Amino acid sequence: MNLIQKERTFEVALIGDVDVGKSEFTHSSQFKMRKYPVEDLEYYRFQFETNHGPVALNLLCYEDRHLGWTMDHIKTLWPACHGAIGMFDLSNQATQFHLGTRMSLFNKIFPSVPVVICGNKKDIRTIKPENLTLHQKLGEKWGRKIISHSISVKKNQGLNLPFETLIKEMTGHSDLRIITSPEE
Ligand SMILES: Nc1nc2c(ncn2[C@@H]2O[C@H](COP(=O)(O)OP(=O)(O)OP(=O)(O)O)[C@@H](O)[C@H]2O)c(=O)[nH]1
Ligand SMILES: [Mg+2]
Repeated sequence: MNLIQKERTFEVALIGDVDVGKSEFTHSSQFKMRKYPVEDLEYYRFQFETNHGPVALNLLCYEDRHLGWTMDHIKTLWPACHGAIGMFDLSNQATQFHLGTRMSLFNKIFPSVPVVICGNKKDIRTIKPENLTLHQKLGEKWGRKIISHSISVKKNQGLNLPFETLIKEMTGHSDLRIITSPEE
């Protein structure tokens, strides 16, 4: 009997305004990560052990500054995409609004792809909890439940939550847990 489970790989987009914390999120993660040089883009491979076997994410971090944001770019960057993490800044309401626009575009191209919303900079949050409504609005528009997490990259809080939620949705295992121990 072969006890080695084959690693499943998913292509994932990390989407969000300039300065919301995308790069620091990927670098502060406690998970096993390799960065690959791709011109003008940040491209990472994350590996996780889960209670349903090993999972890898090829994560493409979209850099607004270099490219702008059009439908053509989305299609070129992510010809196949299995999931997306949409990130905004909990101390900057405009970033939540802009993320809504981006995720709507994304959803037109990848209508059934799992999406998790992630508010970063919980440590300096200024947006009131009642105004953290993006996930609800998108969920109503798309007719499915969208989960949102508040995290702080700076304080190392909740960094596994967006990954765990997304992997649950991409694999269909609602009881999935990441069990990777912090990288040695
Ligand atoms: N207070 C606080 N600051 C944070 C947090 N996460 C990131 N930052 C700061 O936010 C700024 C932007 O972080 P980046 O990771 O460069 O943001 P980015 O989304 O990659 O930005 P671009 O690459 O320019 O699109 C940096 O000065 C970070 O130190 C957080 O959780 N709390
Ligand atoms: Mg960056």
